[in-house]
Amino acid sequence: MAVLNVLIYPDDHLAQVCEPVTEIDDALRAFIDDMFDTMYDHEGIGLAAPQVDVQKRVITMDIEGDKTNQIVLINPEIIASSGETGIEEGCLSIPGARALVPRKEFVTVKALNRHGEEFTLEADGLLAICIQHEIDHLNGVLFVDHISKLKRDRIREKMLKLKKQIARAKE
Ligand code: GNR
Ligand code: NI
Repeated sequence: MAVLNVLIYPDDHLAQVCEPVTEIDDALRAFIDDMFDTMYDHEGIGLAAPQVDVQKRVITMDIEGDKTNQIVLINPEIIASSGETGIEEGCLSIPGARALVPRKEFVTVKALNRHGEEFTLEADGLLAICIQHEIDHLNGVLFVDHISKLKRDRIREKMLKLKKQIARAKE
């Protein structure tokens, strides 16, 4: 059990394009377990590795939050998508902020699981939105990059203040 530190926007480490995973070994599986611990500790439905400052293409998800449908996506690729949808999204790296983000309604994603086996997943609803949100993270994109500059700048200032508070509390 290890809850990792979650980076808060704005942070250059959240804005990088992550590297594909080349080796799926016990060390990576231990890291994935830590990602799940971190995700549940923060009550998130998904987490991408760059949020814990690891620039690799790894995602954990659990939409229900009851551990019955834990999903791991390694090197995910959206191979088909259709329709239009959008909800008020949140992000563990942008705590307290929400915004309506346009997304595809249906996605088919191809990825490797924690054993390195390829699988495809067809998703709709919240899972489809979460998949797109998490893959964005792997490409250095946050939900605030999909909204107006005015709204983004407001959220940015809020987060800068929050980060200062956190830094002061750590002194
Ligand atoms: O916990 C999360 N909730 C959420 C709600 C609406 C759309 C996307 C998400 S993902 C987010 C966790 C997170 O930041 N993942 O990167
Ligand atoms: Ni996020």
